[in-house]
Amino acid sequence: MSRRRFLRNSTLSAGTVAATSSSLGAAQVLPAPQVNALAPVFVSTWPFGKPANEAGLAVLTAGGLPLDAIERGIGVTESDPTNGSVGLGGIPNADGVVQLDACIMSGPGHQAGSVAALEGYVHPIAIARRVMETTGHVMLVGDGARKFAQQHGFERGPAVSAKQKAAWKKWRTEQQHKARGEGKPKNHDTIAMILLAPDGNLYGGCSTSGWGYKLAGRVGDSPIIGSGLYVDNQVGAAGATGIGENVMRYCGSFLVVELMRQGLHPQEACLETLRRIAAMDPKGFDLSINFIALDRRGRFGAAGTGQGFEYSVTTREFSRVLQSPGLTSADIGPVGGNRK
Ligand code: SD4
Repeated sequence: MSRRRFLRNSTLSAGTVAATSSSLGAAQVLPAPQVNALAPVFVSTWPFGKPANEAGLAVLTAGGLPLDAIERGIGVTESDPTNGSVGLGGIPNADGVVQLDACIMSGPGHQAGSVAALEGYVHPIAIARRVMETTGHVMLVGDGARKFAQQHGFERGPAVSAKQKAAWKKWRTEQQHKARGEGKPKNHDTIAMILLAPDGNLYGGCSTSGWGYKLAGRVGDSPIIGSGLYVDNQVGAAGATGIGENVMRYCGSFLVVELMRQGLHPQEACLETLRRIAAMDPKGFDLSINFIALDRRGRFGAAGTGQGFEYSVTTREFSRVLQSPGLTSADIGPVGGNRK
């Protein structure tokens, strides 16, 4: 991601976050940011999280519920046809069909809802919320999720957009000599959004079309509670984006939250989670994974492998796209150093 976009559209009030444009020197990574008593605080993945956060904030400003803010905010990304990895514009699987994954969590009562491998609907986040609020279950998948969405009258979407279909046909032609599911994922970006609400409670959601050209039926980390998203109302919330297989084998978001419970700042919890995973994984830091985190005090942070990634933070005081720190094999510390 371009560092030039570091301060995109910033309306930051002075002193809220430690770094300013003049401090963006060689390291170009924000020190662990501090926001105190600024709730609501929205943190989400990637630059497209900024308009999503702002839509969520508008919901709260209008008197909506925190879960409405999560659903509406993520819904903005899902409705964006130019976003090739979430909702309407989502990238298809190897069979040319878009299968969407999403989950939602509510800190109070530790509620969760999730849908996976859902076909034919635009807003899986809303359907995940309905699963949470109207069934005794946490997760519905595939045809069952589709039937549930149909029964509840959710907005239907195209099986695949015309643009994505053309790209998939080209990919399929190129892949004729390769086995399915091989290689690096195509076009993978996911929205994970976490929120410290004005009432002090934590919420989160996550939505994606997942790994582009994945095998039909493949489910990634995003709809898995504890992997792509985790909310613990006593501690904090975390979300993930990147190659789900490298997150879900380690319950990545759960681990970030547990490290915050042990007293780590959210940003350090993200970094330490990456170190822990890299220490165990044969691929080391070559994982393409990224985490965002937010604690009950409104402190937030993020970290990714490689060069890190851009994430978005929005409060009533400011709305910004920030660059996370990144970790590579050169950064293997005491934990990573134990790797055999
Ligand atoms: C997945 N984690 O399905 C998602 C994709 C993603 O950035 O986040 N890409 O593996």
